[in-house]
Amino acid sequence: MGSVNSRGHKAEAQVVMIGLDLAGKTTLLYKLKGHQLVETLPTVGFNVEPLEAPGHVSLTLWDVGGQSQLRASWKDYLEGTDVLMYVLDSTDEARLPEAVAELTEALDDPHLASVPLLVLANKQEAPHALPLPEIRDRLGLHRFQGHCWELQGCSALTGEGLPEALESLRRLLKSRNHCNSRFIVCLSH
Ligand code: G3D
Repeated sequence: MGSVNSRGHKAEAQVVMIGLDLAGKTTLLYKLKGHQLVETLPTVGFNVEPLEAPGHVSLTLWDVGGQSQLRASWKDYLEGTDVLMYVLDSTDEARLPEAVAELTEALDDPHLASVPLLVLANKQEAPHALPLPEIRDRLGLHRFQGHCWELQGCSALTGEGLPEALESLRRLLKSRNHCNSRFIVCLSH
């Protein structure tokens, strides 16, 4: 732990955020940083953002879906990851199997061995969002033995669930040696 972020500051924790394209990672990043919502474009390459979250978290954002040429290089940046944040689009049932496959592949990386996992089921405010218990079952989180995990519903659009997501991050960072995986439903549907 203790990587140097993009501004050359010593960061207390390195959080890598990945997920398929259009999952809402860029929107989430800006919302977490307290910026106004901006028009988003599909992320090309990656963003590195020092996120002022409790515990001085440095956040690195990656798109992994459908970008095989990038996938080869993002793995180089996983070294030193303290928490992996995986963002899912709760409204995209068609690509859920692809999202699960990407997460499984990511967690196979030796750099992520025993790294805690925060899954953010984004877009939960949408009326047709998959409910969290279904997402949990289809992710098969119980398969990820050796990783402490939390599943958190949120909406990057409305900000619902984001304070709880930061709290999950803080908890996962703190309890790396005292794993207590949990499933958190904080939205009403
Ligand atoms: P990415 O960075 O993972 O590729 P983006 O995803 O942040 O670019 O978001 C992709 C689209 O999802 C954007 O819509 C964005 O507004 C939308 N989105 C992000 N978060 C949420 C959310 O919580 N709820 C809903 N309903 N939509 C969300 P556009 O239309 O700009 O492509």
